[in-house]
Amino acid sequence: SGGRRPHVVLIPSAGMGHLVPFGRLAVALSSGHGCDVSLVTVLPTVSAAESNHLDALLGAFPAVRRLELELAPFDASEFPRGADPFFLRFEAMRRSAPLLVPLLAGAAASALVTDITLSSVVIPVADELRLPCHILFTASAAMLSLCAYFPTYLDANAAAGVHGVGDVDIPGVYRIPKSSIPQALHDPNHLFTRQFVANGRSLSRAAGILINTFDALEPDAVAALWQGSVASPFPPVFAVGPLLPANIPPPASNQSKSPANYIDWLDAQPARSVVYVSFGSRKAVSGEQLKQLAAGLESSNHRFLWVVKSTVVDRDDAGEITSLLGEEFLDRVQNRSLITKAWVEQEEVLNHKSVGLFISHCGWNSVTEAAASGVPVLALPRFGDQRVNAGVVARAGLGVWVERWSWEGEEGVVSGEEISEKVKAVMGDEVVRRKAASLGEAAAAAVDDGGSSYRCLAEFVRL
Ligand code: BUP
Repeated sequence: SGGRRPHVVLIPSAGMGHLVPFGRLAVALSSGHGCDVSLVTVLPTVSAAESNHLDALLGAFPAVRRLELELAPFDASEFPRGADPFFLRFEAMRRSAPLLVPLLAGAAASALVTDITLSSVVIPVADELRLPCHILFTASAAMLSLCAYFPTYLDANAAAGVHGVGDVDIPGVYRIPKSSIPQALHDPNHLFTRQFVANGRSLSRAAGILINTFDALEPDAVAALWQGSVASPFPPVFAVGPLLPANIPPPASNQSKSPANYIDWLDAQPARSVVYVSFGSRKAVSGEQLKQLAAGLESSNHRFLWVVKSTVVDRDDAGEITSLLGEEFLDRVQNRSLITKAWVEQEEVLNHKSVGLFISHCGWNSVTEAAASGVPVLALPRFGDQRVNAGVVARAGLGVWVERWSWEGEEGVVSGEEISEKVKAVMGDEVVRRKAASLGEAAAAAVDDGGSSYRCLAEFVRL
């Protein structure tokens, strides 16, 4: 980086799960590590949550500059109807990658950091601009190792005449059972699979890979990646997590939608008495599974704060809580619950002393946030990388995952009774509580000045 301040251009992909860690990295690099930072954005965003988040982030951190990428025309009709709108946006961005060349030509950048979903198309752009290209991997180190190894696995299968994807035994890491492999990867022609394999093959051409995890959470996978056991040669891997919340004041538009009283409500509850329930921002939960979850929460007899999501993209979030869950249910639990469809500041909730358990879909950001706050997790993974992440949660002792549970899987839904039993068991489990708390301490130590994650980020900046 020479004498001048490095100028890092960040290229996030679509969805809160991708945007949130990029925003945190932008703030860490610009406020803590002396970099100039630009963020490439695409408007309109897929969800309202993303545009709210961008407005708030750029408003609170004017030093982070915005570079607007205009997408090339994209015809979604070549993909199956009902295809995931976020995957379609990944594809539209991938096809628009050449437009990054003119956008970045005058930007005096010193390095690019691309989201993993775009890496195979951004690396050639960086080559053309003669810039080093790093990747921010927004999921777990376990998933990074799967991403790195999967092309080799497929090649070996093809050479042996084996069809289909089974258990994947990642060298130096561990065996990921077939049932935990993201569903899309079982179909070689799936759009996600084609992107995943292309990106996986591109990893070795990256200058470095930043990953939002920390040593104590995923010791095996981080070490194996470093040692080149998974794939070799392999670029340096910087475990810089948990990336810290940027402390962004919520924008006015968000405040009006948020029930301002959820923090007041938490304040009024006893310490560690509340079960916080949220399944992320990307996918709706089916009506039947919502009912079973409601029944389980009710018969657990615990207090709960539940963020309900019943539609895919928040722009069309119109279903009402009463029609989803029924008036009688709401009456019966009203004295010990708060149920909302609005966005809540999850970090603030997880750090609140009255929260004792997080029932989570195990989106990776949610897992890292739970670890950072030392709150135990009851894992209810659903799709994509979530079962792999739930495996990380269980291995690290951050929480509990009933692996045979098929949460909205082919075999149906998890029953209210089973959910209730597990909630009661984990709420009373001192061992899990202590282990989660100690991971919280390890997370704080990792990101503190001189901690492993802090040093990794500093080393990345020096590259
Ligand atoms: Br919903 C919700 N408040 O009400 P994940 C989410 N979040 O702060 P996902 C809130 O969004 P992918 C809410 O703290 C996390 O940082 C949450 O990311 C925040 O799951 C983020 O956990 C959600 O990775 O994305 O949204 O399903 O599948 O792309 O990982």
